[in-house]
Amino acid sequence: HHCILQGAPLDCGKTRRGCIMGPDALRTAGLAEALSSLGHRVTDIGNIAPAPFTDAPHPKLHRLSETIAWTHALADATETAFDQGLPITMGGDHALAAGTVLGAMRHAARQERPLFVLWLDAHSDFHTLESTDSGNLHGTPMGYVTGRSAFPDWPALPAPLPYENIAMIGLRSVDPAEREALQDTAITRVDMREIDETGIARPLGAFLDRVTAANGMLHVSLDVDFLDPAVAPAVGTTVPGGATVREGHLVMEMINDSGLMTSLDLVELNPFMDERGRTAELLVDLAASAMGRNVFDRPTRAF
Ligand code: DIR
Ligand code: MN
Ligand code: MN
Ligand code: MN
Repeated sequence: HHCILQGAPLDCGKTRRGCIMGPDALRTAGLAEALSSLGHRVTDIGNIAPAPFTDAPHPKLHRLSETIAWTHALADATETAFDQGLPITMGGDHALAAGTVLGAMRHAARQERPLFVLWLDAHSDFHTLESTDSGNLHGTPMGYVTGRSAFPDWPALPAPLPYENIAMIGLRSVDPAEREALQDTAITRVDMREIDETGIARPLGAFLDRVTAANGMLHVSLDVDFLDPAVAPAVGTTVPGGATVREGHLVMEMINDSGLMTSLDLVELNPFMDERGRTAELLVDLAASAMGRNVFDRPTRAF
Protein backbone atom coordinates (compact mmCIF):
# COMPACT_ATOMS: atom_id res chain seq x y z
CA HIS A 1 0.00 0.00 0.00
CA HIS A 2 0.85 3.66 -0.27
CA CYS A 3 -0.12 5.10 3.12
CA ILE A 4 -1.00 8.79 3.07
CA LEU A 5 -0.54 10.18 6.58
CA GLN A 6 -2.41 13.42 7.17
CA GLY A 7 -2.37 15.33 10.45
CA ALA A 8 -5.69 16.69 11.69
CA PRO A 9 -4.83 18.66 14.83
CA LEU A 10 -8.36 19.73 15.56
CA ASP A 11 -9.20 20.27 19.20
CA CYS A 12 -12.62 21.88 18.86
CA GLY A 13 -14.86 18.85 19.37
CA LYS A 14 -14.83 19.08 23.17
CA THR A 15 -13.65 21.45 25.89
CA ARG A 16 -10.60 19.63 27.27
CA ARG A 17 -7.59 20.62 25.21
CA GLY A 18 -4.62 18.58 24.05
CA CYS A 19 -5.62 16.64 20.92
CA ILE A 20 -3.95 19.43 18.94
CA MET A 21 -0.71 17.61 19.81
CA GLY A 22 -1.97 14.21 18.65
CA PRO A 23 -0.48 14.17 15.14
CA ASP A 24 2.99 15.08 16.38
CA ALA A 25 2.82 12.48 19.14
CA LEU A 26 1.97 9.80 16.57
CA ARG A 27 4.86 11.02 14.42
CA THR A 28 7.18 10.96 17.42
CA ALA A 29 6.04 7.44 18.32
CA GLY A 30 7.16 6.34 14.84
CA LEU A 31 3.97 5.75 12.86
CA ALA A 32 5.60 6.33 9.46
CA GLU A 33 8.60 4.15 10.34
CA ALA A 34 6.38 1.31 11.61
CA LEU A 35 4.41 1.26 8.36
CA SER A 36 7.54 1.53 6.19
CA SER A 37 9.10 -1.41 8.00
CA LEU A 38 6.13 -3.51 6.90
CA GLY A 39 6.98 -2.77 3.28
CA HIS A 40 4.51 0.02 2.67
CA ARG A 41 5.31 3.25 0.92
CA VAL A 42 4.52 6.11 3.30
CA THR A 43 3.96 9.80 2.57
CA ASP A 44 3.29 12.21 5.43
CA ILE A 45 1.60 15.17 3.75
CA GLY A 46 1.76 17.26 6.93
CA ASN A 47 -1.16 18.83 8.72
CA ILE A 48 -4.46 19.86 7.16
CA ALA A 49 -5.75 23.30 8.12
CA PRO A 50 -9.29 24.67 8.03
CA ALA A 51 -10.19 27.73 5.99
CA PRO A 52 -10.55 30.88 8.10
CA PHE A 53 -13.75 30.81 10.14
CA THR A 54 -15.59 33.39 12.17
CA ASP A 55 -15.65 32.37 15.78
CA ALA A 56 -19.29 33.32 16.32
CA PRO A 57 -20.28 31.94 19.71
CA HIS A 58 -23.25 29.57 19.71
CA PRO A 59 -25.52 29.37 22.76
CA LYS A 60 -25.16 25.61 23.02
CA LEU A 61 -22.67 24.11 20.57
CA HIS A 62 -18.96 24.40 21.38
CA ARG A 63 -16.86 25.89 18.55
CA LEU A 64 -19.41 25.08 15.86
CA SER A 65 -18.01 27.23 13.05
CA GLU A 66 -14.50 25.89 13.59
CA THR A 67 -15.78 22.31 13.41
CA ILE A 68 -17.68 23.06 10.20
CA ALA A 69 -14.53 24.58 8.66
CA TRP A 70 -12.52 21.48 9.62
CA THR A 71 -15.20 19.21 8.16
CA HIS A 72 -14.96 20.94 4.79
CA ALA A 73 -11.16 20.83 4.79
CA LEU A 74 -10.87 17.21 5.91
CA ALA A 75 -13.51 15.91 3.53
CA ASP A 76 -11.70 17.57 0.63
CA ALA A 77 -8.25 16.42 1.79
CA THR A 78 -9.37 12.85 2.42
CA GLU A 79 -11.12 12.60 -0.93
CA THR A 80 -7.91 13.81 -2.61
CA ALA A 81 -5.72 11.43 -0.59
CA PHE A 82 -7.67 8.45 -1.95
CA ASP A 83 -6.28 9.24 -5.40
CA GLN A 84 -2.79 8.51 -4.07
CA GLY A 85 -3.34 5.69 -1.61
CA LEU A 86 -4.77 4.76 1.75
CA PRO A 87 -5.58 7.82 3.89
CA ILE A 88 -4.54 7.52 7.54
CA THR A 89 -5.71 10.53 9.53
CA MET A 90 -3.78 11.36 12.67
CA GLY A 91 -6.13 13.19 15.07
CA GLY A 92 -7.22 15.33 16.60
CA ASP A 93 -10.51 14.64 18.34
CA HIS A 94 -13.33 12.55 16.92
CA ALA A 95 -15.12 15.54 15.39
CA LEU A 96 -12.64 14.97 12.54
CA ALA A 97 -14.52 11.85 11.47
CA ALA A 98 -17.32 14.00 10.06
CA GLY A 99 -14.79 15.10 7.46
CA THR A 100 -12.88 11.88 6.90
CA VAL A 101 -16.01 9.73 6.60
CA LEU A 102 -17.55 12.28 4.23
CA GLY A 103 -14.38 12.18 2.12
CA ALA A 104 -14.60 8.38 2.05
CA MET A 105 -18.30 8.58 1.13
CA ARG A 106 -17.52 10.83 -1.82
CA HIS A 107 -14.72 8.54 -2.98
CA ALA A 108 -16.87 5.42 -2.66
CA ALA A 109 -19.67 7.13 -4.58
CA ARG A 110 -17.24 7.89 -7.42
CA GLN A 111 -16.07 4.26 -7.38
CA GLU A 112 -19.70 3.09 -7.32
CA ARG A 113 -18.94 0.91 -4.32
CA PRO A 114 -20.70 0.93 -0.95
CA LEU A 115 -18.85 2.39 2.02
CA PHE A 116 -18.88 0.61 5.38
CA VAL A 117 -17.73 2.17 8.64
CA LEU A 118 -16.26 0.33 11.61
CA TRP A 119 -16.52 2.58 14.68
CA LEU A 120 -14.22 1.43 17.50
CA ASP A 121 -15.22 3.56 20.47
CA ALA A 122 -16.67 3.52 23.98
CA HIS A 123 -19.17 6.06 22.64
CA SER A 124 -21.59 5.97 19.72
CA ASP A 125 -21.09 9.66 18.74
CA PHE A 126 -24.59 9.51 17.24
CA HIS A 127 -25.98 12.80 18.56
CA THR A 128 -27.73 15.41 16.47
CA LEU A 129 -27.13 19.12 16.97
CA GLU A 130 -30.38 19.10 18.97
CA SER A 131 -29.87 15.98 21.09
CA THR A 132 -26.36 16.67 22.40
CA ASP A 133 -26.41 17.58 26.10
CA SER A 134 -22.74 18.50 26.29
CA GLY A 135 -22.63 20.64 23.13
CA ASN A 136 -19.40 18.81 22.27
CA LEU A 137 -19.36 18.08 18.57
CA HIS A 138 -17.07 15.04 18.85
CA GLY A 139 -20.28 13.34 19.99
CA THR A 140 -22.01 13.99 16.63
CA PRO A 141 -20.08 12.66 13.59
CA MET A 142 -22.18 9.50 13.20
CA GLY A 143 -25.36 11.56 13.53
CA TYR A 144 -24.07 13.77 10.72
CA VAL A 145 -22.90 11.15 8.19
CA THR A 146 -26.08 9.08 8.55
CA GLY A 147 -28.13 12.17 7.75
CA ARG A 148 -30.48 11.45 10.60
CA SER A 149 -31.10 15.15 11.12
CA ALA A 150 -30.15 18.46 9.53
CA PHE A 151 -26.66 19.87 10.06
CA PRO A 152 -27.14 23.34 8.55
CA ASP A 153 -24.03 24.87 6.95
CA TRP A 154 -22.09 21.57 7.15
CA PRO A 155 -21.05 20.09 3.76
CA ALA A 156 -23.89 18.28 1.99
CA LEU A 157 -23.73 14.47 1.94
CA PRO A 158 -23.65 12.70 -1.46
CA ALA A 159 -26.21 10.36 0.15
CA PRO A 160 -26.71 9.39 3.77
CA LEU A 161 -24.49 6.55 5.01
CA PRO A 162 -26.89 3.58 5.38
CA TYR A 163 -27.32 2.28 8.92
CA GLU A 164 -26.78 -1.29 7.65
CA ASN A 165 -23.22 -0.32 6.66
CA ILE A 166 -22.13 0.66 10.18
CA ALA A 167 -20.76 -1.42 13.06
CA MET A 168 -19.95 0.16 16.42
CA ILE A 169 -17.78 -2.02 18.62
CA GLY A 170 -16.70 -1.38 22.19
CA LEU A 171 -19.76 0.60 23.33
CA ARG A 172 -20.14 1.31 27.03
CA SER A 173 -21.07 5.00 27.26
CA VAL A 174 -24.18 5.76 25.24
CA ASP A 175 -26.28 8.79 26.21
CA PRO A 176 -30.05 8.21 26.66
CA ALA A 177 -30.99 10.12 23.49
CA GLU A 178 -28.42 8.17 21.46
CA ARG A 179 -29.57 4.87 22.92
CA GLU A 180 -33.17 5.49 22.03
CA ALA A 181 -32.29 6.56 18.49
CA LEU A 182 -29.79 3.74 17.92
CA GLN A 183 -32.27 1.08 18.93
CA ASP A 184 -34.47 2.11 16.01
CA THR A 185 -31.68 1.63 13.47
CA ALA A 186 -29.98 -1.29 11.73
CA ILE A 187 -26.58 -0.15 13.01
CA THR A 188 -24.63 -3.14 14.37
CA ARG A 189 -24.04 -2.31 18.04
CA VAL A 190 -21.53 -4.43 19.92
CA ASP A 191 -21.27 -3.43 23.56
CA MET A 192 -18.61 -4.60 26.01
CA ARG A 193 -20.98 -7.20 27.42
CA GLU A 194 -21.26 -8.89 24.04
CA ILE A 195 -17.48 -8.84 23.73
CA ASP A 196 -17.19 -10.43 27.17
CA GLU A 197 -19.77 -13.09 26.31
CA THR A 198 -18.82 -14.06 22.76
CA GLY A 199 -15.39 -12.61 22.21
CA ILE A 200 -14.68 -9.76 19.83
CA ALA A 201 -13.86 -11.96 16.81
CA ARG A 202 -17.39 -13.24 16.25
CA PRO A 203 -19.28 -9.95 15.77
CA LEU A 204 -16.33 -8.39 13.93
CA GLY A 205 -15.98 -11.40 11.63
CA ALA A 206 -19.70 -11.28 10.81
CA PHE A 207 -19.45 -7.61 9.89
CA LEU A 208 -16.32 -8.08 7.76
CA ASP A 209 -18.07 -10.93 5.93
CA ARG A 210 -20.88 -8.54 5.05
CA VAL A 211 -18.43 -5.95 3.74
CA THR A 212 -16.74 -8.61 1.61
CA ALA A 213 -20.05 -9.86 0.23
CA ALA A 214 -20.99 -6.31 -0.80
CA ASN A 215 -17.57 -5.57 -2.36
CA GLY A 216 -17.49 -2.64 0.05
CA MET A 217 -14.85 -0.15 1.02
CA LEU A 218 -14.12 0.00 4.75
CA HIS A 219 -13.37 3.08 6.81
CA VAL A 220 -12.05 2.28 10.30
CA SER A 221 -12.32 4.97 12.98
CA LEU A 222 -10.34 4.13 16.13
CA ASP A 223 -11.04 6.26 19.21
CA VAL A 224 -8.42 5.85 21.97
CA ASP A 225 -11.20 5.29 24.51
CA PHE A 226 -12.19 2.06 22.72
CA LEU A 227 -9.29 0.70 24.77
CA ASP A 228 -9.31 0.31 28.53
CA PRO A 229 -7.89 3.39 30.27
CA ALA A 230 -5.47 1.14 32.17
CA VAL A 231 -3.59 0.56 28.91
CA ALA A 232 -4.53 3.76 27.03
CA PRO A 233 -4.75 6.60 29.53
CA ALA A 234 -4.17 9.53 27.15
CA VAL A 235 -7.75 10.47 26.36
CA GLY A 236 -10.08 13.07 27.82
CA THR A 237 -13.07 10.79 28.20
CA THR A 238 -11.82 7.60 29.82
CA VAL A 239 -14.44 4.92 30.43
CA PRO A 240 -13.41 1.88 32.49
CA GLY A 241 -14.07 -1.60 31.16
CA GLY A 242 -12.71 -1.15 27.65
CA ALA A 243 -10.94 -3.39 25.18
CA THR A 244 -7.69 -5.05 26.18
CA VAL A 245 -4.45 -4.67 24.26
CA ARG A 246 -4.99 -8.08 22.70
CA GLU A 247 -8.62 -7.37 21.78
CA GLY A 248 -7.38 -4.22 20.04
CA HIS A 249 -4.71 -6.12 18.14
CA LEU A 250 -7.08 -8.95 17.21
CA VAL A 251 -9.46 -6.43 15.66
CA MET A 252 -6.64 -4.89 13.67
CA GLU A 253 -5.18 -8.25 12.64
CA MET A 254 -8.58 -9.42 11.40
CA ILE A 255 -8.98 -6.16 9.50
CA ASN A 256 -5.61 -6.78 7.85
CA ASP A 257 -6.49 -10.39 7.01
CA SER A 258 -9.73 -9.20 5.41
CA GLY A 259 -7.87 -6.87 3.04
CA LEU A 260 -10.87 -4.55 3.26
CA MET A 261 -9.62 -1.40 4.97
CA THR A 262 -9.42 1.59 2.65
CA SER A 263 -9.02 4.41 5.22
CA LEU A 264 -8.21 4.78 8.91
CA ASP A 265 -8.63 7.42 11.64
CA LEU A 266 -6.55 7.45 14.84
CA VAL A 267 -8.41 9.87 17.11
CA GLU A 268 -8.76 11.41 20.56
CA LEU A 269 -5.12 10.94 21.55
CA ASN A 270 -4.33 13.64 24.13
CA PRO A 271 -0.54 13.54 24.56
CA PHE A 272 -0.81 16.00 27.45
CA MET A 273 -2.31 13.18 29.50
CA ASP A 274 -0.01 10.43 28.35
CA GLU A 275 2.48 8.47 30.41
CA ARG A 276 5.73 8.82 28.49
CA GLY A 277 4.04 8.31 25.15
CA ARG A 278 2.70 4.85 25.90
CA THR A 279 -0.76 5.52 24.42
CA ALA A 280 0.77 6.99 21.27
CA GLU A 281 3.00 3.92 20.98
CA LEU A 282 0.04 1.59 21.44
CA LEU A 283 -1.83 3.38 18.64
CA VAL A 284 1.19 3.00 16.37
CA ASP A 285 1.36 -0.72 17.19
CA LEU A 286 -2.37 -1.12 16.48
CA ALA A 287 -2.04 0.68 13.17
CA ALA A 288 0.87 -1.62 12.32
CA SER A 289 -1.30 -4.66 13.06
CA ALA A 290 -3.99 -3.27 10.76
CA MET A 291 -1.34 -2.95 8.04
CA GLY A 292 0.16 -6.42 8.32
CA ARG A 293 2.36 -6.77 11.38
CA ASN A 294 1.88 -10.17 13.01
CA VAL A 295 3.77 -12.93 14.78
CA PHE A 296 3.01 -15.57 12.15
CA ASP A 297 0.91 -15.49 8.99
CA ARG A 298 -2.37 -17.32 9.26
CA PRO A 299 -4.47 -19.04 6.64
CA THR A 300 -7.64 -17.04 6.08
CA ARG A 301 -10.41 -18.40 8.22
CA ALA A 302 -14.11 -17.83 8.57
CA PHE A 303 -15.78 -16.91 11.83
C1 DIR B 1 -20.57 12.30 24.71
C2 DIR B 1 -19.50 12.08 23.70
N1 DIR B 1 -21.58 11.30 24.53
C3 DIR B 1 -21.11 13.69 24.41
N2 DIR B 1 -18.36 11.59 24.28
C4 DIR B 1 -17.34 11.18 23.53
O1 DIR B 1 -20.51 14.64 24.87
O2 DIR B 1 -22.08 13.78 23.67
N3 DIR B 1 -16.22 10.91 24.00
N4 DIR B 1 -17.49 11.08 22.21
O3 DIR B 1 -15.20 10.44 23.35
MN1 MN C 1 -16.10 21.73 0.71
MN1 MN D 1 -15.50 8.96 19.67
MN1 MN E 1 -15.07 7.89 22.68
